Amino acid sequence: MPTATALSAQLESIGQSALAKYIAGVQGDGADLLFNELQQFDLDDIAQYINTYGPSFQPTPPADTIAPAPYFALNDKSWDRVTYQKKGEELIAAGKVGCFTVAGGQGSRLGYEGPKGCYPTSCVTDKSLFEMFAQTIYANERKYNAIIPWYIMTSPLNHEQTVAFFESHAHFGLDPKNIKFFQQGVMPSFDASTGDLLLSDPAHLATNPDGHGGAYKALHVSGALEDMIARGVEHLSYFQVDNPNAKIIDPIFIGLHAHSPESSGEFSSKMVAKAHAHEKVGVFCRIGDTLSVVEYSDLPQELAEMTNESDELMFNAGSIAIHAISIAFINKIATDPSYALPFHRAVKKVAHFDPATGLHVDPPEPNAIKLEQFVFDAIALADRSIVVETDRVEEFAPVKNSTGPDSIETSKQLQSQRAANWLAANGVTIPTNTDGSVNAAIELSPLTALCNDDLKGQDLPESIEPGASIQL
Ligand code: UD2
Repeated sequence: MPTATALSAQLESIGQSALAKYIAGVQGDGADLLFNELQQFDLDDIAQYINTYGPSFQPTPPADTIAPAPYFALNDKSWDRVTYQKKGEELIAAGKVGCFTVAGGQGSRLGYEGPKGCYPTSCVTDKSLFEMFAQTIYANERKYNAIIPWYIMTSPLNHEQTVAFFESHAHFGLDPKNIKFFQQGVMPSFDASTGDLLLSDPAHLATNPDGHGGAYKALHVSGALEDMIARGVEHLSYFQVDNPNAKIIDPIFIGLHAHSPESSGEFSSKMVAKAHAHEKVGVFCRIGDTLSVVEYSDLPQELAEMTNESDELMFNAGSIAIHAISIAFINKIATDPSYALPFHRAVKKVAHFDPATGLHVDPPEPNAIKLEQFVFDAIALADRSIVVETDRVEEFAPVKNSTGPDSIETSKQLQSQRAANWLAANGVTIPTNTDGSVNAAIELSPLTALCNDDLKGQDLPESIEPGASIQL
């Protein structure tokens, strides 16, 4: 560890005078903790980030060559689903596909204290999101007679609770050897007007999780990539912890990603048509020749609202954050500096300890910059990246908010609707409301069916009573 004097001089040299002064004087256990934390970062890199994203930040002007992205449309029968399904199934059965869940977020909008994956979400039995995914993986392992390893990215905010949750539920019947938890990294938060690094208390830097784009580095440094390579895994099926309807093993998508000539097999994505112009989903676009996701908060309003001759949204390819990513591509992004991802900057309220006065500050207004990377920014670095349309009810029932849109209520309704659609396709009469939505809570366990075809030949009820609450 460097001496206080050396560290202080280094901080001074990158313009962090306030912290340099404090470090020179701080003693005892607190000093060790703070020194250790500072060692985790390359201070020259940090200085460069503060220079770029700090007080003299210049926003990138909006691209003037932005156009809607092409995609494999749901109703387009010109591409051969059967062949791609077979190719995907071969990869899964050969153990070449793993699952990857990003679960490091704080879930603050949901107002839930624990890790979001522990949130009771299934429509009748209140299974947690993690249990629903675990059962889906279990059922797919059974279907394909293969091991599907599951990689779960947590953050320092929820790692221990997440691991303890799996342990206390005996890993939901999965073999713990095939589940790897690893933590994403953090970035130091800094003052928006001075660029000074902030302390959360006298012995700690104020930090924030480095975004789901931190996954590339974290997969590498945690040894998860090495584990995949040793197992012969070639592709990851990526999904967010908050979407219980995600089809987390989808042979057609995997087959297209790995084998279609339009795809380099590096990074592929799913989309749904946006529900309305201001739905909070990123949008697949072409910027010049490059495919990208423009996050909803960055898409200019006039583009979000622009329509074509048929009165449909021009920029309608909404990202549901389901991707297929090759291990080789992850390795490249994680290790080759010429593939570095950009940072996204957010100005937030960060309570902190002021080293100059020794006082704790609870700012009334947003005062600090948090930097995050986004996993989908790697799309622009892939040779050829594809987007595949999917059905909203089949695959998107996000749980983001405690009430209103994208809440547990809307998610349960969508879960029931998907179950109802599968049952109706197999001859079961479904009760409906006047608007056509299902008038019952229906929970279909992944152990019963992974798709509507799996219900064929099963002992099903003839009909479901209006207002019923049933599980199958
Ligand atoms: C995300 C997408 C949005 C759309 C939507 C679909 C981003 C930036 N936006 O919006 O375009 O696809 O999802 O539902 O992703 N997470 C981490 N570590 C972090 C931050 C987040 O693991 O540091 C995880 C988090 O646990 C969750 C996922 O990433 O599973 C999405 O995070 P979010 O809720 O912040 O993203 P959201 O809903 O704004």
